[in-house]
Amino acid sequence: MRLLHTSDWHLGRTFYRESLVDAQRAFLEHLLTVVQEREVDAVLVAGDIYDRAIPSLDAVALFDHALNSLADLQVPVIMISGNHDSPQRLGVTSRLIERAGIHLRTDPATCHTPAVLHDEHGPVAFYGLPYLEPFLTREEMAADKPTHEAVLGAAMDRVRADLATRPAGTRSVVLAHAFVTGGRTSDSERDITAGGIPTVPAAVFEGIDYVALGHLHRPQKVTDRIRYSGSPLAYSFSEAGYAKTTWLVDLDADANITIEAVPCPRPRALNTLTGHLDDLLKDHRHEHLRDAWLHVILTDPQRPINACAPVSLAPFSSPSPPRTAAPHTVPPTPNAPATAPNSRSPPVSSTTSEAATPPPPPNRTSYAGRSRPPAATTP
Ligand SMILES: [Mn+2]
Repeated sequence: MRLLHTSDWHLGRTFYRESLVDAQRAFLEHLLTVVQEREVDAVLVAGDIYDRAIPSLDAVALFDHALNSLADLQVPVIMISGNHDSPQRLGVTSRLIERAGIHLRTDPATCHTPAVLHDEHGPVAFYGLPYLEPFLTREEMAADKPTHEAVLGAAMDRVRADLATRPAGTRSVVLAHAFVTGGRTSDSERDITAGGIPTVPAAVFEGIDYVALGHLHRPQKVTDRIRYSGSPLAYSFSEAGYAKTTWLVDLDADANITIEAVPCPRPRALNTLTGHLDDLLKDHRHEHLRDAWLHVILTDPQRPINACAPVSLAPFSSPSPPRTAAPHTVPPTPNAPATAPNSRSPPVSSTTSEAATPPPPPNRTSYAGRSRPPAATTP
């Protein structure tokens, strides 16, 4: 059975103030293409479908489009709510869409009720564990403590108890939204420290053939059978240094697995520039970053007033007009990175590596946003 594991769509999220609706739609179209071309048997979405408990209308429309398209392809889908989703709001139509083969699990009470799919080798039981907030779910899960490990451990005990009642040879897949010990974070996950220690040991998933995790936005494996797909798009500059992917997982008759990473479309490059504003604005060596999203760390001795304005308003003394329409103005906001320049003259540094994106020292100013349009070069 061939599975496609994805998570953390965060529909409706913006990249700083830039809309990602088009990029998210492009990802969903890519997903549908992969499902068809690679003959996927089931799609797994491990939580954080939406970015907010009350999603924007654009986000709701995207989700509706995704569900209808997947149902049209008649590919079963197993999905769970994440810590960004409102389980009640997201799950309101779950019983109805179950009839279309979309198994959306948002209620902790359904943890141990699998969606069972069959291939020529027999059944595969898919258990969707919604994000379990320790204080809210402790009682229902009959966990001894309000911790992530306790509530998820209790849910997994129920899963194993159910699995033990299934026919011998039943293969098992669990979807969960959690921070598993050893996982590497980025800057775009929301902290889930509620309940003390935010992490749970991988051992909690003992006995399961494949665990499709969501929450961490970097694609990674905890073990060969326990993996994060990561988010399909970068949601912070800390995610510049690696590709976004989904996992194509082949589960054979004996529950051996073969994994392939499928790269997601990338809407724009991410890059970081450091230097004095005037220098950055004039440096033509950054021409190739014209369409990038830039994190600009300004080292001017004094913080430039409204530093994003000159970038967005095409201030360059150039003889020809910009080649593309100017992007919206991104007013500078404290703690938000900013727009940057394409220009000539020596920048202090330029990098795509997250490791090389240091937090600005106190006397620096940091802004973010999309690269300005073209500064035509003047010889
Ligand atoms: Mn997330």
